[in-house]
Amino acid sequence: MSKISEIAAAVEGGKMKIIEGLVQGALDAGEDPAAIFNEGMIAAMGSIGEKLQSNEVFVPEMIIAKKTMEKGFKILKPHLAEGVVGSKGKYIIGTVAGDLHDIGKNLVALMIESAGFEVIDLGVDVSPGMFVDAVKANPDCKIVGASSLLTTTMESINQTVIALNEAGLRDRVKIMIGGAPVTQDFCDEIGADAYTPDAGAAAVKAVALLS
Ligand code: B1M
Repeated sequence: MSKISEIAAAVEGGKMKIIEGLVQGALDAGEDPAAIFNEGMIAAMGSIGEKLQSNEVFVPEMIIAKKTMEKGFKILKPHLAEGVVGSKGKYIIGTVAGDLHDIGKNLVALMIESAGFEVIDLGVDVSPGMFVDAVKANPDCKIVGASSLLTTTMESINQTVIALNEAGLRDRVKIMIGGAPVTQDFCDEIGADAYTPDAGAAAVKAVALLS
């Protein structure tokens, strides 16, 4: 098994005690930090997400996998960050009002950070007003990301777009949206700038939105 496959297996299996050593070992062996992140960590979270859908694993396993990834990411981050983190400006992200799901949003935040943004994570249950206040407090913020996992909280994304419009902030921030029930049609309907289906695509799109 390659070092990156070992990391993927450890993340998926929630092996919190060994993940730091595995990541450090892979770095010491000269593995590409971006490959460790994408092929080891993000791929493992995608795999466990699919298993969750098919009831092969359950929420506690998913949460332990996420914590394992975050522990490994702390070792990896300085290597991913070299000269890159923050250089593309600030990205404010949150899970919208009424919604407490944060696993996918956190993956998006990690990918956005690794793409060179300084991420300001507002957490979960973020009201439209909290998004507006955060953008006002960060004049160098270029993009706002809103995540929703419930059909019932998709309307909170719409309200967030309306609030940012009404606050006169749309000329300086783009709005990206995502989450399992969200679609491109919904994005077009509410006038957000971009919808992406997963964390990897979100990072690519965020960079593209700047040009
Ligand atoms: Co909830 N839950 N949940 N839940 N939960 C779902 C979403 C659900 C589909 C389960 C089901 O019924 N089959 C269902 C929603 C139904 C619907 O509205 N269509 C549901 C429900 C109903 C609920 C409650 C209402 C249950 C209840 O209490 N009766 C409740 C709501 C609480 C609330 O939010 N107010 C609830 C609670 C919970 C837990 C707290 C137990 C837990 C959340 C833990 C946490 O996040 N810290 C939980 C979980 C884990 C799930 C499932 C099982 C897994 C979600 C997940 O983490 N997926 C989910 C069913 C499922 O998906 N199989 C379910 C893995 C994650 C990596 O994927 O989040 O989709 P995802 O993120 C992806 C993409 O969507 C995308 O990129 C990510 C990574 O590639 N993405 C973005 C996400 N945000 C993005 C933003 C972007 C771009 C891409 O740009 C900004």
